[in-house]
Amino acid sequence: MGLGALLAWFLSSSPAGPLLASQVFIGEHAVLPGDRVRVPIWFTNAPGVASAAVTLRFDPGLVEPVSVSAPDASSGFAVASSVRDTTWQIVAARETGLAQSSGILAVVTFRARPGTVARLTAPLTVADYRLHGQHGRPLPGAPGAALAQGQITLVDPQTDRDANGLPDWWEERFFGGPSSAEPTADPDGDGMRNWQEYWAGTDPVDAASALRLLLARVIGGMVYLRIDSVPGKTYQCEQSVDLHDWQPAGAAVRATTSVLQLALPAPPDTQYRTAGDGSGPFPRFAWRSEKAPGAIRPG
Ligand SMILES: [Ca+2]
Ligand SMILES: [Ca+2]
Repeated sequence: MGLGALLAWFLSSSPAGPLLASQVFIGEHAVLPGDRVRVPIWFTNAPGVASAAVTLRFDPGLVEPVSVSAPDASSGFAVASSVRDTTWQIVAARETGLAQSSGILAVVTFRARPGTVARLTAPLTVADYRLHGQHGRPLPGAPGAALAQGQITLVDPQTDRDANGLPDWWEERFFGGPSSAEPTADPDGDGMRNWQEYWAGTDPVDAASALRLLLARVIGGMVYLRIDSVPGKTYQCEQSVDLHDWQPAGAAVRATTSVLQLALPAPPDTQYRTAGDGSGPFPRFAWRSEKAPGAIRPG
């Protein structure tokens, strides 16, 4: 049965037909006005589920539907959907029944209307859902349903509901929820903690994205630095003769490309480091100089 036909069948079938099973729920999310947010639709206690239909109600004045997708390629679900006014009808189907008892049926992406006032909340209501086994078979012995609702809060760039130094929008963008990131963790293992990645503007779940010294050379009394940078971020190089007291070296520079090149006078025995965006407390990245002339390397 094609997805279009499956959607039509679900929508036309009697509520008394297939048994309601398990729970479908949506979490709490946060987004900046104008930005997109991915919202997973979760289900629990659903072994044997091979297809599902969910009717999601949203506030079109605050958020607009963008797309729906399977959670990932390994889920085996194909998804289709249809938007009408304030409802988004979503069907997810796979060839065989699930073995695990919970998971993500589909991921819907909304965009928060640009220009909307932050701190408004757009409720996401599961108005109806049905789960089926393989070939549309009702699930035997399925428990009664309990609908849990979700929401998308429109936030401003500073909103930080758990006061951990990482704003809601940043935790949502990289970790899927407004309170989902641990500031001192380094999930991508690139040596930068989450709070450092936030201030540096780098991606905390991509080891290739980090503030790094690519090259440092001392030639003729000058030190030449190449630094992995994020366009739009401002960088300040600092220098020290004892790795304790640091002074700015040269002017702060706003990066326009992904590699920043700096040339600074090189006093003898000076250590160098770069600091992240000047809009807040700096992450400190220090590099010790080799005493051998002509080279500085990451410490
Ligand atoms: Ca936070
Ligand atoms: Ca990273």
